[in-house]
Amino acid sequence: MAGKITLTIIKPGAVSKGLTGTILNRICEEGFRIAALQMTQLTRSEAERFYEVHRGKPFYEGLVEFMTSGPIVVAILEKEDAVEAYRALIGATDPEKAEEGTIRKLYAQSVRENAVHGSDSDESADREAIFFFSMSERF
Ligand code: 3AN
Repeated sequence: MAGKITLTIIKPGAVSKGLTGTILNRICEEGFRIAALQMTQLTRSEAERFYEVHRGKPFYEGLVEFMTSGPIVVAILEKEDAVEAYRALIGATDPEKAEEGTIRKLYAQSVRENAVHGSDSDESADREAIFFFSMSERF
């Protein structure tokens, strides 16, 4: 059975443009429940660890630089089939390829500065949720 949680990050570009409320509102309108919420800024070593699977790829350094460039808003979202449902809501990694009306189509600048993160599997969602939140911070 598919899992009930996914993890999202509203990335520095979207936070600095004042899009946090707009994006969280859209997430809630689409039927996700916010089970944990935090504003923080990643250190370099945290960002490197979060994106460990991409280490060595051509975009890795730029991604780490961007993700540490300012505050982010992180949330655990709950819904049936949360990972798949949320990836449908955010759209493709490259905003130019994202469907009309998706969060990335509406708010992303580029493939790197693509407004939001969404977990890519139930295993990633569990790992990423633990990365940011203790059990006492999850509701
Ligand atoms: P997604 O976030 O859609 O699961 P991943 O996991 O392939 O995409 O990539 C993680 C992050 O790395 C993306 N959200 C994006 O910011 C960045 N990224 C991925 N591919 C590229 C690329 N070709 N050029 C620049 N940045 C990229």
